[in-house]
Amino acid sequence: EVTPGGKYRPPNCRSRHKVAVIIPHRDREAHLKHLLSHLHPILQRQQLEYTVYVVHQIHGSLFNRAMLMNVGFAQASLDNNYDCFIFHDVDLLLESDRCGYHCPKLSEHGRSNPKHLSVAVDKFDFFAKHVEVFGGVSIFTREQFLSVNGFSNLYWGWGAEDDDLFLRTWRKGYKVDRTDTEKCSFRMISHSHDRDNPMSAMRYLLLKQSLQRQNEDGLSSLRYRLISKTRGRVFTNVTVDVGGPT
Ligand code: UDH
Repeated sequence: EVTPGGKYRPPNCRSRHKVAVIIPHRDREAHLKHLLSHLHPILQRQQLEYTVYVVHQIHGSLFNRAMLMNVGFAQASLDNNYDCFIFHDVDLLLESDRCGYHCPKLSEHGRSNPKHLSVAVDKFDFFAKHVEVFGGVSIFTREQFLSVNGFSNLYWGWGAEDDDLFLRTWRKGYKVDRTDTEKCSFRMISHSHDRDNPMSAMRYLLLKQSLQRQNEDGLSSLRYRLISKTRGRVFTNVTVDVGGPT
């Protein structure tokens, strides 16, 4: 029932949420197939109006997960007025339908927080190892993501871009809500480190200066070359050249 571009709208009701699912990707085709066949039915059973965006980084430089998330946000926003964005690693499979893939309702003060969904992952014994954990699957409203200026664009290679996002989120006065781990647990598809995504040697230094850079580094400084944007059968495929570390 998915329409071209990986879009779905429930046939018998009006969804309360318009969700864009953003998946950063390179060379993980088997994981991608697995995730998509697992995720589409869940999102449909939750009666969400949604579109899946897979943001592919071309070869030629280190992987930049964070920047691909920013590109996904920017490109999805050109297509539709989504109110909720789910930033989703390709290798995480939700275990139960009871975990809502949508943004939280506003509190009585008219405010809500970004949410970390993948707190409980089998690989980490279903337990968050440190308080700043914000990787895997996270959820922002449009306003929240704009307010934190998205992810930093400077994290090339593996590590700490999610911790950076956690700091940015706090800095703008939000807390990070954690899901109920009874409802939301994930399996991680087992894999080793990717060749072009080595652990970043710069990550701790970048993290130290995170807050000084926040307003200048992120959505506001996002530059990339769009190679193609096509509507596939089960996802919108955005292929980009995001350059490399300077
Ligand atoms: N990703 C890609 N291609 C890459 C690198 C990363 O698609 O080459 C994407 C993908 O969506 C992935 C996400 O970025 O889920 C995060 O990267 P990751 O899965 O490498 O990060 P994670 O922390 O795993 O989940 C770290 C490697 C663990 C190796 C353990 C060896 N025993």
